[in-house]
Amino acid sequence: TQYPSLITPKQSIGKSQEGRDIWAVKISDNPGIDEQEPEVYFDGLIHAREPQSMMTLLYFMMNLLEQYGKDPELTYLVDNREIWFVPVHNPDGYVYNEVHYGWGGMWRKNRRNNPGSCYGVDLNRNYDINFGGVGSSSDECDDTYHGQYAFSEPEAAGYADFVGDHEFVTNISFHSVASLILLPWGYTYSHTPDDALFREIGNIMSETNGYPVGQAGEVLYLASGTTTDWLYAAHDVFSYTVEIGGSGFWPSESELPGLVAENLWPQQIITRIAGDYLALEDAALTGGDGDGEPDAGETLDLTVTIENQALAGAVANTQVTLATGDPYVQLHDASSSLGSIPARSSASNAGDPFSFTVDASTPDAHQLTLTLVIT
Ligand code: 0X9
Ligand code: CA
Ligand code: ZN
Repeated sequence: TQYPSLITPKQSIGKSQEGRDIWAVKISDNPGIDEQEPEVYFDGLIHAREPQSMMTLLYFMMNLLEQYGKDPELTYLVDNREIWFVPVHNPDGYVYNEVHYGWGGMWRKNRRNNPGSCYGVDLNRNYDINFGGVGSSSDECDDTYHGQYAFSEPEAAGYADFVGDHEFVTNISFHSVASLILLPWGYTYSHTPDDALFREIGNIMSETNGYPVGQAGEVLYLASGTTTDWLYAAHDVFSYTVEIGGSGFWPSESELPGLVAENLWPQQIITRIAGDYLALEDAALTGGDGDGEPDAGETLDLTVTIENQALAGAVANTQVTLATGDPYVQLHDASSSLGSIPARSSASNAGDPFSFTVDASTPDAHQLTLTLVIT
């Protein structure tokens, strides 16, 4: 309601077993239009007792909306991506916890009325990737019951249809509470062809939360029929399962801000890498008295290193331009061309650095203000 120009109304991707809608929203500029922008997908609460997975998504959504027009990096992402959210994949299980146990409910599965005496299918075993294999149970009473066949559950089938209707490049499926960043494959110890890249980006995601990075079989346990493996196998989505940390499935309210904060960066990274994203990697001052800091009266060179953080695709015709409104700075050479930067690579203007003079009358401790524009 507050940001109609940045987020769609909620739309149903299908119904749950008990007939509840499973809601999706998209955050982007011109949200009502399907633009030619890389699509990103985040989902949570496939397991009914993992509410932190939902809250982490809601806070990233708020972060994007509130910072639009203020934070240039988040603004770029909203303008140049279509960022989809399914915060509650398993509404029936969540409501079941709420109605029967309130805070602390330990129900995990959906609410399928199985032929025997036990309810529920583990939706994160119901996907069509090594269905019924290791780390899933054929006993309907088990917490990891895989269901009668792949996509037997309307929640998983709706999710699969939704994914089929889009061209998602990247995904995080959020869970809790193991503090892990999990990459495919989850059902085998074998590595995917993209293993090195999965680990490289997993390690960047981990910078703010410190969660160990690896395949489920390396750091947790093997699991078959999961969303992440299916997204990667069936749709080539660069997908992770992030297990948020905390003291338990129902963290105290005071833990929430910290758990949210440490997982904003992974979501930002996953949104960045889905398409062109040029970032300042390094900046260095040379010249003057050589101490790397600007002093009054000095003429200095500024070298910047720009990284193309995209998963794939070179960015052509990259330009960097320096601007300033600082009355004590006089720019001499304020632009250079970096040409084409391949994916996951960097380029610098070392061959043609920026050059500027700091006025001799600059007061002590005055902070220079320079703006770098990357085009
Ligand atoms: O067992 C699960 O479904 C996940 N753990 S949880 O405690 N949240 O239930 C781990 C799934 C791992 N799957 C992949 N890495 N694909
Ligand atoms: Ca858009
Ligand atoms: Zn889970």
